[in-house]
Amino acid sequence: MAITPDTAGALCVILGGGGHARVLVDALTSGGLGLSCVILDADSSKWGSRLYDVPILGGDELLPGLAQRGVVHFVVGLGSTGDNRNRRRLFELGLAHGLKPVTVMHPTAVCSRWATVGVGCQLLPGSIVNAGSRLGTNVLINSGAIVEHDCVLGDHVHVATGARLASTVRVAAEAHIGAGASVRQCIAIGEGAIVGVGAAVVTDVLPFTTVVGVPARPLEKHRPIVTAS
Ligand code: JB2
Repeated sequence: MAITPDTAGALCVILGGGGHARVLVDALTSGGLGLSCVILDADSSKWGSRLYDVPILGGDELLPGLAQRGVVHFVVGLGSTGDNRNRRRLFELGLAHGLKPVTVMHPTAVCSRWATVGVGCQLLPGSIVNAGSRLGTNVLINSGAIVEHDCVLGDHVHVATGARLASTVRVAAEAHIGAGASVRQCIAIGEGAIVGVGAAVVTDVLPFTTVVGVPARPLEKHRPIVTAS
């Protein structure tokens, strides 16, 4: 669900109350269509405090009771965890508690009317998603990142701050494109792959592989590939 007049006034829970949540609070509460938010965070030292003016109520164990408090929406508040499986886990946790994912579009983000954006995506300040691109669910396009035309991004992908995907790039589920990285046209980035900060990717990246540098080269295979038995 996008931030529209329909959602204004509804309560939304942000799962995670760190750095990324600061940007989300700004996006969710700006533009006159703001959602009222609460935050859950795993760090008990934050419970009872506020992030800006948003209360941090407690941990995820409060999720089952939030519906009684009028909470109907959620957003994943984690950004760069080094492993996008954590963003997937929180997305699935929100769904499992019957909450509806909010699609966050900051007022300064540009999203072509010929692009498609899945539920729970986050397009942060100054980001661009151009014509023909398709984003899966819970995809994070961070501040100033550019997804050129006809790119295809799988679920839970994170394109970090200022990264650029030239046209027709394919990024498989849960891959992470590091801040300021550039990816050449027609490149395929495999599932769960990590592209390092500032890398220039000019050849395909295998699943679960980290690449760094200019031009980007494999650093390590950071996770075993799990095949169906
Ligand atoms: O399972 C969880 C959980 N795991 C960690 N449930 C909930 N509700 N919260 C969880 N957290 C909390 O997320 C941590 O206790 C912590 O408060 C927060 C993560 O904050 P942090 O600032 O470490 O990371 P971030 O993902 O919010 O921000 C990073 O990524 C952004 C994209 C930073 O690097 C930012 O600078 C960056 N812009």
